[in-house]
Amino acid sequence: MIKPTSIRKTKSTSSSSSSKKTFLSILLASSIASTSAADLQQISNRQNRHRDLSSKHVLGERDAAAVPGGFKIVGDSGVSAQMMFLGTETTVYILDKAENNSMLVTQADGLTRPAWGTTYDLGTNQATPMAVQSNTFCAAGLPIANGSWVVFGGNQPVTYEGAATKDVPNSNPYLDTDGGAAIRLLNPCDDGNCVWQEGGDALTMSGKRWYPSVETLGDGSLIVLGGDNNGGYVSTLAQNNPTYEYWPKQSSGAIHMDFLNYTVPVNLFPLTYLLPGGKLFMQAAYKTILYDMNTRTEIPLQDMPYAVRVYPASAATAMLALTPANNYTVSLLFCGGSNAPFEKSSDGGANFNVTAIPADDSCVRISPEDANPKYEDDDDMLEGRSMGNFIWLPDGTLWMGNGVNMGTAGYGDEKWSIGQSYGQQPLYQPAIYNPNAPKGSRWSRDGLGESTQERMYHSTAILLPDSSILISGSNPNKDVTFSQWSTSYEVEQWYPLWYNQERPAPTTKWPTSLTYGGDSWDLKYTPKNSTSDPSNAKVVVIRTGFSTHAINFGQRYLELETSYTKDSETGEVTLHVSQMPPNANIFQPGPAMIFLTVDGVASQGKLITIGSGQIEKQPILKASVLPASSTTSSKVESSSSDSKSSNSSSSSSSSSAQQNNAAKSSASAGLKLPSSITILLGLLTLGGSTLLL
Ligand SMILES: [Cu+2]
Repeated sequence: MIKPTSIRKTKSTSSSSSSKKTFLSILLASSIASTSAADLQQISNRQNRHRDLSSKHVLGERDAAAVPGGFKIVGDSGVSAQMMFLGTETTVYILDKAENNSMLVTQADGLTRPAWGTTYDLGTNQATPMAVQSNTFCAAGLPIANGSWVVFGGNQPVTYEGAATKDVPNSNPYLDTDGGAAIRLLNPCDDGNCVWQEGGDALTMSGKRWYPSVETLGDGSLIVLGGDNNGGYVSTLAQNNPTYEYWPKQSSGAIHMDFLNYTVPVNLFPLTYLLPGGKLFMQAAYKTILYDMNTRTEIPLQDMPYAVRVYPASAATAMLALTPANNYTVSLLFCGGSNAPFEKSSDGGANFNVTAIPADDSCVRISPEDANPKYEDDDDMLEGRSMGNFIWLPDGTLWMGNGVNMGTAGYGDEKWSIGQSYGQQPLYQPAIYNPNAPKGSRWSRDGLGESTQERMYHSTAILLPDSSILISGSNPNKDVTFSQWSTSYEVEQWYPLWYNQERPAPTTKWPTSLTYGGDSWDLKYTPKNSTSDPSNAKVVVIRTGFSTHAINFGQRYLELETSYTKDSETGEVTLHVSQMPPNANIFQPGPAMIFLTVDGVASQGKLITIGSGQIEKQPILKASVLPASSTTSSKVESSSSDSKSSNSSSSSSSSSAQQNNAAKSSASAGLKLPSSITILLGLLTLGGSTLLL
């Protein structure tokens, strides 16, 4: 529950950094000594301007039809969306830093102060404030196996303009508490009755983590890595937290990781992915490693070419689709970022003219579990981009949006800042990356519109169940401002090109959960187009992730193995769909959306549970063998071949079924599960924090 607090009780709990002035406090302590009447008037004016802005939200535009490929402003986020995730099919949760948002929240103790959390209803496009007590400034989050979302880290308590309260006596207008070591837990709901839980030992980390990374493990628990004390533009050895820890908490506590030391100063939000074999892939500065959590050892891989991809260069990053065709092999994609001279930077600022540096336009791929993993050049983007955000669409393409063409993430009061922003030349037009297109033709923006909104530092994007993308945030500023570049509250949707086409509609119910291996299940639909080839139908599972700082933590896209039986008389297609591949590291336990795509057009997504719904070593079942694809006629007794099918193994009757089964069996055997996975899963224990789950 939210702990009651008051202005008198709330004070900085920071002990380790009393002698260190932070980036923001150095900048601001001189200008903000106390909250004067003039200050209050200024704040009141700002809040009124925000309300004016809110009221300008063009209700007519909200009612306009969705234009495929285009953007539409649909609502007001209430607090600026620095962090955003889909909690249920109709509810999005938004978190901001503690700042002077005009939306207010009344705490359990009756005190009212600016909100920095909302619940956003996708049906009404209304934001409702939620009480969050600790400062969520630059936190990271993910769901655990049972669908609860957990948000880690943040910053010290601040007052106006981001100044640390410890540097501004008798001032804590936001009533925020220290978020550095804070953990917040939410069980998403649609009735508005769920609350963020905070505080207590189980919901406090071993130390402060501003800008940590988080990744789900194969048992549905979480690992939290890196971050620093109170931060600044980049990390420093003095502020750095070169450790990781597990949640729910384990007796091992904070574990040192050398990688998080030698990648200073550019190792905040270290890019981290769990691999099918059980190791972590990690990338920060120009360094890349595999990390073995069992032996706590690092295996160095090739250095990252061309640019820094991690914050504040902030490349767009994605795990490519995990499919039967690629045998669920992980490949990672990095696009953009910056090759700025970050070695000159400190927690005090960039120390070079950051806004004059063009963002990088290169893309590279790596398959970290290859025998000899190497970064390979991919198609360059259509322009340089820092803070681009990759979002998986159910059709198997990646949307790239948000970000800037010059500079990086971050802000400060320097002569090269634009307003306060370290980025400039916002990019208003997205692009689509098709990972399966031939090299040289993967990027396109045919038919894509432009947004009217800047989506710069502290903007976000997530996929919604209707396959549109929800986009919000942008606030490269210490506190709410309506000067360039303005704090943004506009919530937009972007619509895929096929958004208004008739969607596939399964006539059978979706499963509510999927197991790792196990019996296949059937999904029936009748394509509108009678020439539709059922071998092009796909069932895909997407974890949309926790969006912040151009990263969607946890985002993965997996295509389930399918075969079909088509009734040539009625046109009805029965898809035989396998469960998840029998390895929980490929797509970790927890909530995810499932879609049927037919001829590249997706059904409405359904939020389901992957795995057992519990944090535990996941039951791994034998993968079932799917029936051979075939076309039958409900009028005729025996099955006949499907002359239209492009799948040769499905084009005749029982003998080809055997062939097909043999092929499926060898595909399953080809998953090559290393024995270390079993050992790893066996070693994961959960340190007695189940009281919260
Ligand atoms: Cu940030």
